[in-house]
Amino acid sequence: VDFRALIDEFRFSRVLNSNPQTKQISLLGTIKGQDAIVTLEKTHFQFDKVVNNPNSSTLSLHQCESEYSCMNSIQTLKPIANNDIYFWGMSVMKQDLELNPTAKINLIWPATQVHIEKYDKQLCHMVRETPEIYKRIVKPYVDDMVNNGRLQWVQNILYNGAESDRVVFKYFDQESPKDGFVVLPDMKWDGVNMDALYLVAIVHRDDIKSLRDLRPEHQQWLIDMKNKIRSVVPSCYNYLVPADQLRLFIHYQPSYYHFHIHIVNVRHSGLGDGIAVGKAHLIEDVIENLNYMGPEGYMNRTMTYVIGENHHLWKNGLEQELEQQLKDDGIPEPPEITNDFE
Ligand code: M7G
Repeated sequence: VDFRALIDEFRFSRVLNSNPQTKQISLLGTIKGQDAIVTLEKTHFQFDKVVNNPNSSTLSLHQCESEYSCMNSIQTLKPIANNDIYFWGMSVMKQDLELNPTAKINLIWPATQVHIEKYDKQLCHMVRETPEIYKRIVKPYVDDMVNNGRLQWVQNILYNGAESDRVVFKYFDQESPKDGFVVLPDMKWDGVNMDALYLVAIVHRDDIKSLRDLRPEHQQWLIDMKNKIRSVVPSCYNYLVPADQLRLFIHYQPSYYHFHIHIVNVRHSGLGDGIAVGKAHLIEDVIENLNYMGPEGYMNRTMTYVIGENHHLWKNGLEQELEQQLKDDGIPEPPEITNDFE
C-alpha cells in the first residue's frame, strides 16, 4: 500500500487532540470507509554543531554549515512588533524533504477502537493498582491484548523483516536465543533530529508482557541489555549522543504488552505523558528495585499510574476501584459544583 495514496484518500471526521507544546495534532477520519488516525507533528530545528569524537581523532560534523540549520534557513521575515530591545516576527524557512522536512506524519489505518481511545482527548486520573487488582482486572485485559493481533508489528520486526533496513543493531546469541533483542528507530522519531533521538529495544522473549512480570531472576538480563544499549547506540550515531545522555525507560501501563525499552535523548522532553512520572520507569530504577521486592518481583507491588477515561481498564474496573480507594483513604468527595451562569 502506498502511504501517499492513503493520505490523499483521508476523509476528515474530527480532531482527536492537539497540543501546542509538542506541536502535534491528531485527526480522526476514514480511508476507504475504515477508521484512520493521522497525527501531524512539526519537526524541531537543526543547528550547527561540531562534535569532538572522544573515541577517535576525527571530528563529527552535525549539520555543520548546512543551509538548513536554523539561522541559515530563514528565507523571509515579517516583523510583528518591537519595543525597546525586543523584536519579534514570523518567518518562512527553507525546507527540504530529506534534510529539513516540515512535519512528520503518522497514519494508523485501519485504526481499532483501542487506537482511537488512546489518541482521543480525555480526562486522566491517578489510580493505584494493587497485586489483587492486577490479577482480577488487568491480567485478563493483558491476555486479550496479547492475543488480538495488536502485536503484529512486533512479530513483523522480530521475524518478518519489517523495518529491517532501519534496524540500528541486533543482539543475538546462539547459546541463549531468548536473550536477543533488536534496537530500531521508534515510530515517534523523525530519524533526522538527534535532539529528539528516540529508539526502541524490542526483546525476543515473549514471556514478559510488562513491568509486572519482572522478577529478580531477570535482573542480570536487564543489566546486560542496558549496558549493551548504552555501549552500542552512541557508536551508531557517531557519538553525537553519549551513553550517559540516553534516558532508558519502560512504560506502565504500556500500549503494547511485549517487553520493550524506550531509548531517548535526555534533551528530548517534548513527549507529553510518555516521559512523565505515573507512566515512565527508568530502567536503572527498575533494576535496583528488583533487589528489594522478593522472589515475585513487581507482581507483589502496588503500582500507581495515570489512566485516561477512555482506557478499557478505566471503564472496566479501575474507575470503581478508585472510588472505593478514595473512600478507604478517607478523602472527602468534592462538593456539588453548580454553574452560576446557567
Ligand atoms: P508503549 O510504551 O507500549 O506505548 O511503547 P506508547 O509509548 O505508544 O504509549 C511502544 C513504542 O513502540 C512506542 O514508543 C511506539 O511509538 C513504538 N511503536 C509502535 N508501533 C506500532 C511501532 C512500529 O510499527 N514501528 C516502530 N519502529 N515503533 C513502533
